[in-house]
Amino acid sequence: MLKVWGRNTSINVQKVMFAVGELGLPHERYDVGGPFGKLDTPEYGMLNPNRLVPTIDDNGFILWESNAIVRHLSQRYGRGTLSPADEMTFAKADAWMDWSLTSLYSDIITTCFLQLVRTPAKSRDVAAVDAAARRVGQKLDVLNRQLAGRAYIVAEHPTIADVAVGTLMYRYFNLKLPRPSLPNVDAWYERLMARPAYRQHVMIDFKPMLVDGA
Ligand SMILES: N[C@@H](CCC(=O)N[C@@H](CS)C(=O)NCC(=O)O)C(=O)O
Repeated sequence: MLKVWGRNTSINVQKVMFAVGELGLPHERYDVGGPFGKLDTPEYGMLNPNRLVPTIDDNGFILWESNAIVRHLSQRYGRGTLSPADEMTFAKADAWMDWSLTSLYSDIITTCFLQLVRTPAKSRDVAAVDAAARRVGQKLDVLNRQLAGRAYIVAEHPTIADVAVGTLMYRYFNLKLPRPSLPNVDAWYERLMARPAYRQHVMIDFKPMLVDGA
């Protein structure tokens, strides 16, 4: 059985679990990291020397790095569904996975989420949040154009591209941020929110993560 280490409030664990849910894989998830700790044990260090979550054990095959995990699980268990069967379409989906990290992750998570949720208002860098939100809006315009006439990013069904980019969208749409009007992105986000795996593993209220004074 697939084992997944990582608290369900971690964005990178949510990404892996969204894929696990879409693929319908039997699994056990262990709460480690954040308030649960246990990342500093010798046992966890053997699994993941970075001492971060997520980590998986897929029937004896250990892997860390959430995008690599999503690609591995999808290629092993989701050929033709999450992992496009056609090599070129797979390459396009893979590009959008990288794009989610290089174009969105830092602004949405490292700046907006950490500033608005994990930083007291009195210490907040409001200018940095505004600038990050503006950049994300510009980047999402690229996605908006990609989604014209398509239900999902590279296909008519969700792929690894939607897993990686889509996981970030719950936080983007639920943080108090200025957002441009992007109708195709909005419609795609609605489609994601209708999916049971997205609801169960990504749409996890982050209000309990608010620090005092945030
Ligand atoms: N690039 C890594 C990043 C992993 C990462 O930064 N994980 C964070 C949670 S999102 C973590 O383990 N933080 C320590 C903790 O949760 O205690 C990946 O995508 O898997």
